[in-house]
Amino acid sequence: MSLTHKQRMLMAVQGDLPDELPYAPRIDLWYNANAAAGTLPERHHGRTADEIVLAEGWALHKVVADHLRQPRADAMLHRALGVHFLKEYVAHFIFTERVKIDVLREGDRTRIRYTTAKGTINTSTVYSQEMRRSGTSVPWIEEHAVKTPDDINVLVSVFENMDVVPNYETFKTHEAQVAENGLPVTAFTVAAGPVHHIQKYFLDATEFFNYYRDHQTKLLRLADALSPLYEKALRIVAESPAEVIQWGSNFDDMLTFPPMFEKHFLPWIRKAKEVLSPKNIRVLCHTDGENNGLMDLLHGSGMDVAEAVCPAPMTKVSIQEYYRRWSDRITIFGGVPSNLLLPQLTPDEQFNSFMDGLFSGIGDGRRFILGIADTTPPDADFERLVRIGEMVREKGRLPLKAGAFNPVDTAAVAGVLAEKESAASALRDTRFAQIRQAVLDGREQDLIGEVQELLLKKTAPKDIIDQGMVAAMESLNESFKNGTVFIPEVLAAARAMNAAVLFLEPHLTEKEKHRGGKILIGTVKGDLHDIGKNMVATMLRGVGFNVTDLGINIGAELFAKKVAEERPQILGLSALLTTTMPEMGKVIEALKKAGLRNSVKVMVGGAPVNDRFAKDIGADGYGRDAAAAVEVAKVLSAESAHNSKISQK
Ligand code: B1M
Repeated sequence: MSLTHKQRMLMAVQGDLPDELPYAPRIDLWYNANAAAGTLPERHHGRTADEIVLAEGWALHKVVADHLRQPRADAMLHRALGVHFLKEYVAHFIFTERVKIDVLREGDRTRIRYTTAKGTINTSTVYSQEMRRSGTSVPWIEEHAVKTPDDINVLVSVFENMDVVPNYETFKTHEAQVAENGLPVTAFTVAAGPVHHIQKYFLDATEFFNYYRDHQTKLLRLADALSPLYEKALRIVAESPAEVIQWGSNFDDMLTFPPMFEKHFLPWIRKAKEVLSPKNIRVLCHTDGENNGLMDLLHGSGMDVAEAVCPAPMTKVSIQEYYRRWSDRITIFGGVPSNLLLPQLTPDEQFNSFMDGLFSGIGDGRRFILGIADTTPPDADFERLVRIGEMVREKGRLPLKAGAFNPVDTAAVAGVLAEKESAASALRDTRFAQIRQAVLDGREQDLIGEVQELLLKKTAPKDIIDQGMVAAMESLNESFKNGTVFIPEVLAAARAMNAAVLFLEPHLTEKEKHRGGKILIGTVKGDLHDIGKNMVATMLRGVGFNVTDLGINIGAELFAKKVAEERPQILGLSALLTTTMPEMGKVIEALKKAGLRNSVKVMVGGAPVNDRFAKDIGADGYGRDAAAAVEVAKVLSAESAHNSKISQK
């Protein structure tokens, strides 16, 4: 008799060899978007997501809670505090009567005021029709709880006035519904401990890095207020019926960068393992980001399952490398990057070659659950999911037999790792050594002091900028790319440089003031990712561009309107989702329609974007990362200046 889906997944999680490779594709986003648009495959019309999965013979993916279908109306009300009342969670954080809560609903927006004896904090979240249509199920935090360092004290008191209680009954019902069709995973937040909780919920994603650098003591005081709740929740999980708990999500070597991961996340993953392992409860982490710089830390963290593993060509680590480095103790869940399901990005032969490479690159198939990382995109070719299911049936018997090995095309990966020229010659001029060091350390006041001294010595302001500050930023960009410097340092350096350039402004000629040119930048419509875009904006400011950041979720018409008003030399577009990439093309069309295309250079970037796509949509430049974006912007700015000279002649 063959095993059930649940038995197979549990065996994979425990390191045993089931009869067949478990296959549990996550389809919630794809389902929500296509059900709303009436575009489900005909044979699945009228079915729920689970019914579709079961009809195809796959295992249910039950890691992420189903935020849209919850018994409690307030399930996601306190999202901005990371407090969720979800049926899948075996422990719930609850407020005591010492926290006064005022809720105000304004259309798609929910504003909440939390008051304790220490003061008040405000949050707001948005869940719009547009988000529903795109399949997103989680409200977006528009106003974060921490806007000033003082808010941290109030938050401390909110969490000191909270408790955690068991919630086993609804989990048991959920577990009974999943039955033998999948492995239900529980959680109580999706953070890997208190500091990660602060990062995920309380602060704007980019602002977190500034606070981590400038107000770390305060942040750690807040983490201390959260710790007893996390400790108690762990004890509650230990006594629960759950067999696997999700402990942290969106690990990524830039966001959860190695030193921070090691200091604040690792101890809590180990603690979770220590408390839960004796109870046979496994620890699963949602590792959907770029893990290249975290490989060894994650391997040594004690986690049992790395879920949503998203390999090359979407990230730098190949699936074969993941398996080789991790599978002695970590079960890999995922393995098929979501772009593989998009024929417009991945032709058939590349898809087949990837799948071949996967089947023959994961040893005997132990400790592996096949899935889509992170999730099936709304515009995926559903038949590719079906074909993966067929491949599992055809060649997924375990132990796997070594097949013909068709290695994945890793050219993109090699490109990502390629070195760029350094600013070494500028660094040799010792007059600017102190300036460069102050930039590198992000010491704003010291930097201004050094600038003042050089001005007194009659040093040309332009040299101070170019040979001092810009040279330092360029070398920092290199180190950032190499993974030896992390986001907080880069943001601090760029901030210090921005302040020093402002200080120098009265000493610059008109031409020098506008040396970088003007750039408008924004994330395209339907896309809420902004960390990368913010990094790019900060770096561009750092090297002297005048940057206006339009924010996220910006439609094509608004981009065109802003270009007409502000007349920038460059328009920068960022997109992190394959579903929102086409918006970039729409922006270019809108510029053409408004007769503005020839007056502005368009630069595009973001994880799924590549050079070919940029050319296809008619963009002028593509930046692979923030450092590359700076280089491209310099070239585009020079071209733009050249063109305007010609048109003036
Ligand atoms: Co999202 N997410 N996410 N996510 N998320 C990705 C992008 C994803 C690749 C994860 C995966 O599958 N492994 C995947 C997209 C898959 C695809 O489309 N094929 C994904 C998904 C599916 C989703 C949701 C749909 C999840 C869901 O609901 N089930 C949802 C969508 C929400 C929406 O936008 N409508 C969602 C939500 C979120 C969070 C809110 C949880 C959070 C975003 C927080 C925020 O930005 N404020 C988040 C995160 C953090 C990620 C990952 C893990 C990390 C992104 C990041 O910030 N990286 C990401 C995984 C990944 O990218 N591998 C993922 C660090 C940042 C510094 O790098 O943004 O790449 P990056 O920016 C780089 C370059 O790309 C470049 O320079 C930057 C600095 O070097 N660059 C430019 C960026 N913009 C540029 C512009 C330029 C030039 C260069 O010129 C103008």
